[in-house]
Amino acid sequence: MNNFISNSTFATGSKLKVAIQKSGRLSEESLKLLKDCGIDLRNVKDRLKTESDNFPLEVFFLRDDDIPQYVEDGVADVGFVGENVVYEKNKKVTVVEKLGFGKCRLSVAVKKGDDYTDIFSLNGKRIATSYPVLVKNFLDKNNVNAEIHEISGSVEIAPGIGLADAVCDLVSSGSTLFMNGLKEVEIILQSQAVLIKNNHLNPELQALLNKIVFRIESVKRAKNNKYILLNAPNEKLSEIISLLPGMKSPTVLPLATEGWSSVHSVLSEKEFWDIIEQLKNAGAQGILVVPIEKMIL
Ligand code: PRT
Ligand code: ZN
Repeated sequence: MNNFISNSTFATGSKLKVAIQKSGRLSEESLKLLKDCGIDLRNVKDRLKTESDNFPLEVFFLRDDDIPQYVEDGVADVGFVGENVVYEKNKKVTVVEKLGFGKCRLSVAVKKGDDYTDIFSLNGKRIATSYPVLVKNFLDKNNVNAEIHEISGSVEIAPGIGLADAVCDLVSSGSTLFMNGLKEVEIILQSQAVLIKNNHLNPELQALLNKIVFRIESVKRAKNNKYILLNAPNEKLSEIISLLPGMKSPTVLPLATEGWSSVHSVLSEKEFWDIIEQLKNAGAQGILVVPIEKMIL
């Protein structure tokens, strides 16, 4: 009976081919996102390819730099990859969804002691980078004339060994730049992991992708929100309710203690602490905050 149900749900047997980074900064979070979307994968350790038993999907493990090309060619239908790689490789693919992890920025940095007034300080300088396309676009757009030296790794050491005057590399905490005596002077791109898709998906694959996007959005929304429960004296209820944005209006239930109610609502992570403070000042007590697993609108 179970077999019958799962076969009939995905009648024609197409599988969505998903490319994710084999090993690196995006691997774990990409796998976790699939898991949070309820997609179980068979043993993923040391594999080039795996598949799911509960969703018609195959996963290919690849180097991140290769993912846009594979998706353009249709070897994979979709891929999880950094925006920095998508825009540098400039392949014919479509960004479907920002994924909220792998956040970093692509920045220009110069030696700490260098005079740097504005972007034109880069005129005539040598910039070492693994992102020649993005750096060239940035320089052209700003009418700056600098030399680009493409190198594939350890970009941050280039100024110290006299190979370049400046670098353009990914930055997250800034400690790599700091430890190499460099200072960040321009941000070229803010980046995070995104879901990209092939531009010619057939309707069946597109329908599978829509299902995944729906689930990803529910997971992202849940991460950005908290469920909140509090007790409030009835005379303060309207003031407290006015502080709560919620999905619709909050749920209000009478407590066993006369004159008190329990209020339930949803708060976004961003405004969370401000609102909690205001709720306390307005007379809320026993505030409980609970993570949300999925949030479907
Ligand atoms: O083997 P493969 O080619 O697949 O992996 P890779 O070595 O090219 O990529 P990987 O795993 O290092 O990064 C994958 C993606 O993670 C990148 O394309 C970005 O989208 C994203 N990401 C997020 C980062 C960083 N943060 C990051 N900090 N990628 C690299 N870095 C490096 C940066 O290059 C620099 O060396 O970390 C250093 C700076 O970090 P801070 O914290 O010192 O500023
Ligand atoms: Zn790479």
